[in-house]
Amino acid sequence: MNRILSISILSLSVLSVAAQEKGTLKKKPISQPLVSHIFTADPSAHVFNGKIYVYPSHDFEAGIKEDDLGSHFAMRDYHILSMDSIGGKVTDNGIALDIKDVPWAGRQMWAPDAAFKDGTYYLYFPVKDKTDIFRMGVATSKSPAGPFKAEKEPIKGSYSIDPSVFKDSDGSYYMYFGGIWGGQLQRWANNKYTADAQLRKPDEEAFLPRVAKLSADMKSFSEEVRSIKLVDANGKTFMESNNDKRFFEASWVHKYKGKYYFSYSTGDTHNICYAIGDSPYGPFTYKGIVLKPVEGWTNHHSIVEIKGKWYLFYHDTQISGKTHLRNVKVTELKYNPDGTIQAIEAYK
Ligand code: FUB
Repeated sequence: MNRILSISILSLSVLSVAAQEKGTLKKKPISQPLVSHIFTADPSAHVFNGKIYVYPSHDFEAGIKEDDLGSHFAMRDYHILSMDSIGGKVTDNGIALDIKDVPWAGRQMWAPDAAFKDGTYYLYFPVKDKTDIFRMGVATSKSPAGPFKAEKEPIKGSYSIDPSVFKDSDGSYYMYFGGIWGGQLQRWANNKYTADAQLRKPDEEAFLPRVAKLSADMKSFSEEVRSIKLVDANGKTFMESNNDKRFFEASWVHKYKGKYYFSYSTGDTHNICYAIGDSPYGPFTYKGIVLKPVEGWTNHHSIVEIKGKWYLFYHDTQISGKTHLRNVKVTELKYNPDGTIQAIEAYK
């Protein structure tokens, strides 16, 4: 992940005070980090019992050189943030799950998500196993803030990164996942692993995100993992050369006025885009951009309704100016009357 940061770490004196008291940004951000005592990223937000919970990655400085596989994202635990309302005090609930308590885990705890069913909270997380292959783990708790206890094995049939669990109106739960490059999705064709598989060439069809319905126990897939069709307005799937629109990582699904919205990061072109469909399995038709590129290489988000308003949780690198030391934020998201989303520019 080698994009040269567009942040100039100029002397703090030239920064606008309004940009951020301790920040590295030249442009004025539309929102401020939710917390600044730890680095946080990839925020998956949910409302449980009327309270807002954010399940982020916990970035830290591991001293590992930056590369295209994201080795510098060497996270080792999760902290869950909570707040009573948007703009209210944010609580860091401490370590919710530590890599040392996941028996099968090797390294790199990446973007998690959470779900609730029948009195139990489930934390879903991608981490490399001891053979350096990303798998999805699941851990449970009686509290949305943890601590969580991990299952002894990863979810059978799971692979790649960025699990996102969507509860449909009929009570079914689906896990969306996948991420190319360091996220290893390119190594999985027809759910079979090939260690030396290559990335696609510009004139080849782009990789597709994945989905699987969860079983009643929330700890396994009830079906074979499926690819999700992501198409343009003419019903055509994207080529790799369409990298400002094609899927890269960071799946999220929400429902608005009966339609399924699949949103995702385009990775090397740094957009959060979205596509709309009539079924949780897609196909999803590309509609546009939710969030334009933020400071830092990665872009990752969640979309959630809170007290009748919609919010986008996202991250940038305002505090550190470093790609792998991010901070989570939130801003309001608005729809147009036709159901399309108004694109958000994170800086003025
Ligand atoms: O946080 C590590 C990785 O960076 C996530 O899994 C990706 O979505 C990207 O945000």
